[in-house]
Amino acid sequence: MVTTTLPQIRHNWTVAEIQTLLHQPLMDLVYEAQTIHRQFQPHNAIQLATLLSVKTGGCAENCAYCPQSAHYDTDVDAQVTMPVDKVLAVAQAAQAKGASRFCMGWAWREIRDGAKFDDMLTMVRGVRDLGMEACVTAGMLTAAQATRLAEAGLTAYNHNLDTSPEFYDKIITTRTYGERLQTLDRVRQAGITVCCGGIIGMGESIGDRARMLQILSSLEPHPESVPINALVAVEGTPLAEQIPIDPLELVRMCAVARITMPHAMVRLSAGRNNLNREAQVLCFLAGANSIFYGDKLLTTGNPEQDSDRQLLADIGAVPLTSLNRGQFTSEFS
Ligand code: SAM
Ligand code: DTB
Ligand code: SF4
Repeated sequence: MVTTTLPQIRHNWTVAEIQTLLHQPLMDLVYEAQTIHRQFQPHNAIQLATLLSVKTGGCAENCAYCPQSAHYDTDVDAQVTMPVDKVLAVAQAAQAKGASRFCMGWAWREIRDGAKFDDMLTMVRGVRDLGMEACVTAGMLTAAQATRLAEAGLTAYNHNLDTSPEFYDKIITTRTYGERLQTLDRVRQAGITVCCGGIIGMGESIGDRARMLQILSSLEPHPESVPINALVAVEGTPLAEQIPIDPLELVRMCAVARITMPHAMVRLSAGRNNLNREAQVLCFLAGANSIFYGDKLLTTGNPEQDSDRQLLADIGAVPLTSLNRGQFTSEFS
């Protein structure tokens, strides 16, 4: 066993420090991130998480990136909520294909008590009974709802900050950054792990990205899961004409998320259809250790499962699960 002093987990990163990291020479940055990765995370292991949109479209919020917002005319129409048995059948099929986490989305501004919430709880129990991690993303919630989700066995609640508080009102005006943080706090208080990240490529500055990472890394404890999305520009949304980001910017975001939040799962999320294999591997080298696995995200496309499994095989990586996590411990533990 190698004994070494692990870097301290910090909650006091400054925007200036994070900005400096984001601007570092890329190879220095990736080297530093991979060094931290090997100290805190199993390496050569990538978690496969499958997403399902349980309630699609017709959302009351006006998030400028989102094809599911009722404020914009996109190809996504409001659909009825999927029934429990169908959702659990999709979860089972995802597990059979190698996914260990199942993430369910509802295009809601907030959760309301009633039959649909009761169904959500049944879905969570069903996914957990399969032995998978269960994640839900469904907008704002109350403390009582968070407690009921925790009691149902929910592993994680996804609620993204998306960007900096300063840029936020260019993207969403129907809810505040403070409300977002309040929901995250309720999730944390209920004992559910926090999945919280953001999107790049919406016209934000590098300073906005640094500020978002500063806020995420100031949370105590850090979010256990940090999705890094590249905007999927969808026709009909206000961001439809955004120029796609340079994939190397995604590499930088993954690296700085890894350096500032060493214990977190850093998830290379939306936008992989615009990345070649090499760019994805650079993101893994920079500390990303999870992908969404399935040919659809919520409403937009994602790489085919076969090509993702082939990618993992070609780089000698294994699908990471909570069961095998211990077998691929960090170099220093
Ligand atoms: N309504 C819930 C909410 O907003 O919290 C849950 C669903 S919402 C679709 C989940 C996340 O997906 C958003 O917070 C956003 O970060 C991400 N997302 C949505 N549309 C996207 C897009 N076009 N490109 C990249 N990420 C997107
Ligand atoms: C997250 O950060 N990204 C996922 C998941 N959490 C719910 C969603 C991405 C959605 C991309 C656009 C779509 O497919 O509708
Ligand atoms: Fe609604 Fe979530 Fe889409 Fe915003 S991101 S419009 S809250 S589904």
